Amino acid sequence: RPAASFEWPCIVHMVAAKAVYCRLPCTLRPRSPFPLPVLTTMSSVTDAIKSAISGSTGTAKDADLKRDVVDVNESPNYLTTDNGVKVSDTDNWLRVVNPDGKSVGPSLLEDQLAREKITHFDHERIPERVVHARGTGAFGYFKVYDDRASKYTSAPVLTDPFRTTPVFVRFSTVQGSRGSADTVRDVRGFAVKFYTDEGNWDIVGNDIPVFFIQDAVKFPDVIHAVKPEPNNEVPQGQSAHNNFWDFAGLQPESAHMVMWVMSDRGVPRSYRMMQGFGVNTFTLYKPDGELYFVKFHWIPTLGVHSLMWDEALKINGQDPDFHRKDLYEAIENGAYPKWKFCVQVIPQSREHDFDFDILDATKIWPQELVPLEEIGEMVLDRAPQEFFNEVEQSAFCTSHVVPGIGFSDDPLLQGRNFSYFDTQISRLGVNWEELPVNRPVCPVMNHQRDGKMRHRIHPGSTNYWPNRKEVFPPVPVSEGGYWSYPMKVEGIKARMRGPKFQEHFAQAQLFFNSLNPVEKQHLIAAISFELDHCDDPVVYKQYTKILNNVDFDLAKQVAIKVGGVVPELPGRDNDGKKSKYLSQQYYAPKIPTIESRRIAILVADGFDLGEVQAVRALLASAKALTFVIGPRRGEVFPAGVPHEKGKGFFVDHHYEGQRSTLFDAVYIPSGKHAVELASNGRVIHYVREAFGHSDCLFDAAVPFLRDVVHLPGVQFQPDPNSDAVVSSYGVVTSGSYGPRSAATDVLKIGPGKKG
Ligand code: HDD
Repeated sequence: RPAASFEWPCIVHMVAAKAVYCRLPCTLRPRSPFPLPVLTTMSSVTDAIKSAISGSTGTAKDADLKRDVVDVNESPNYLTTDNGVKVSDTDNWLRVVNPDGKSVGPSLLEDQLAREKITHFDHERIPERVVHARGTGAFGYFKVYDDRASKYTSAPVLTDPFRTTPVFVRFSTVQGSRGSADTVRDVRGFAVKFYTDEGNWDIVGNDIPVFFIQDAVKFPDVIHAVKPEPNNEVPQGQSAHNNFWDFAGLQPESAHMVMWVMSDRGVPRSYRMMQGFGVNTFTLYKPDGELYFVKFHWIPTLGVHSLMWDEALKINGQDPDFHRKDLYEAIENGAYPKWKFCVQVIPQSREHDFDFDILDATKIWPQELVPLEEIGEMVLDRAPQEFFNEVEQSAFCTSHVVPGIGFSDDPLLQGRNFSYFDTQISRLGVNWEELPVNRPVCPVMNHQRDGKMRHRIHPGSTNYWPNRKEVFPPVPVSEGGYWSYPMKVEGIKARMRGPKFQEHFAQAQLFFNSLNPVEKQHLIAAISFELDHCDDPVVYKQYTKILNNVDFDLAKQVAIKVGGVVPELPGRDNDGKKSKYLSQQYYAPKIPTIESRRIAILVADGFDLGEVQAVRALLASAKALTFVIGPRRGEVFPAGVPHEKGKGFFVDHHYEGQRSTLFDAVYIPSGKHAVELASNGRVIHYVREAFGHSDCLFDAAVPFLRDVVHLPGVQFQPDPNSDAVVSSYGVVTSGSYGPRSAATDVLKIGPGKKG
């Protein structure tokens, strides 16, 4: 289409609106005319993105890992046994061949080559993590902006702006086993290992700032309850079953976290679009300074976004590795995931100033009371090279801190500090910290010895302290030795929780009140889905009673849906308090971005190639990823091109292969192909489904939506606050919907719209 007659929509706003209802002035609308590179393949789009983003730098950990990487270019290229003997045949077991030469006899146990191969295979599996078994990870680096945190801590990783600290991050789900799907409704793990010069520091966090229980001794109970039921091992990858809701109904301290998991936070669009929280209360300190309680936060620069529940369910089947692939796809394309690192800090002198206990992991520290302080950022720029070695064998410990960082009496944290080291011993063995991904980049010197799979070799006769040769003496605090802040402790032994630990609903209500109307609808739908999967009336009736302590209307709506106890009076007054920091809408980036978003371009024979090339270039300039989808993977013929082999355009996928759920937006170029598209049931479903999932639909997808998909009863009206047009279903167009339909774009924020 000639550029002059085509007014480019603000595609950045439109696609970003999948998760952000944006009313900002459109600063990113490309000005016409602008030069458009001609891009014909996905790889040229990718190259364009790569060149737009600066490359990554190798860290000290990258260098450390190199010594274990088998470089196929440098090693001799032949097959050997584990004991290094060259192998001449790896396809045939040594066996007795019958003298007739026609048939073979028994296989010989003597064949040590075959036995080694089979035996190693037999022992390839190790125990999966008892929770967070399903996950993936990436390497990168962390930097602080300046030394502003030095008023709290002496830890150089948090105070030295000239340092680049290598990191490894593992994201995970909690409930499912190692092979379960990525997009289930669940909490997501967000575990960060900092390889600092003072030793490894692990923040083993989640994408939700609170936890189900207050005391670590309840961890086996909550996990047994949420995991598959013991009699039949059902269900996999979800909490929608009797046992979880039975436990939650009888353990009301879980109410706050249940609200978070049932909100859109439970179905993130991407690991790259999640907040991370250390959850527990740690401490910061320095010599001669006060003690500070601290909570750690990660905020993604891309904003916090979720999938629609229906999308998540479908992706579980269509692409169970969706989040795993999404992380690697972004890194491969140079769209390195990035988070701001923030702390919330309370001086020890103010510990008791709040109406909640600051050591209770079922409570947040509202940002209105304790503001976030931004101190640095983390970038992930390298995918692992071998999954088992670098991700499966990675292991974290909350007890791994470095000088200047310490623990609090948070009873959940105290138990965690015991549990992680312990579980690594059963999963990986006592020498798990020698494994490449786990070992520090600084020297490790001590008198620990032996144990299974010991790698390090310590020459010399002394493996104890004190020793006459002064080998590995303890390091004085003044020279960097770890020290604990001297806290006064006194009391009597008792199995009990503090008085403020008894209140369970105030912050659950604060969270619910703080959601926008669409987020509330999603939460109600999610709890209703889960309770509908419980077939024991005792369970779903009890939980609707719990909900009445959070909000009367919430309890009523869920109870009516699931056949629970419909309350007549509120279980507790709703004080109407809200916090703007709890809706994920708050974290929308100031400048909307579609960096790394996936956009499907639907075509059939007769499409307008010039337009496709132009729009791909435009989207590539905004660092989005485009995928052309046609009736078959192979050549599709643009308008005016003879249908001859070699003359067509190679599309990336076919309609059945990559469904609309795998994309953030759908674009249909103009051209005669519209007739073919309109007669294809899969394409009609594609556009309707994208509409239903609040995906952005633009250009010819708009008239397609109106004239082919048929959405009875949907009305369109100009939005008084922007240049958009809003539908009665929540659709927004950022151009002029109507007569100039081919150049019109639709941005949809239907009831499924995420904040
Ligand atoms: Fe945990 C794994 C996060 C409470 C015991 N946990 C694990 C992982 C994450 C968390 C992200 C996966 C680490 C990885 O990727 O390898 N866990 C949390 C958070 C909690 C929490 C944010 C609450 C603040 N956990 C918690 C308690 C206990 C455990 C109270 C036991 C008392 N967690 C474990 C574990 C796991 C684990 C059993 C399984 C695999 C592992 O440790 O390495 O030890």
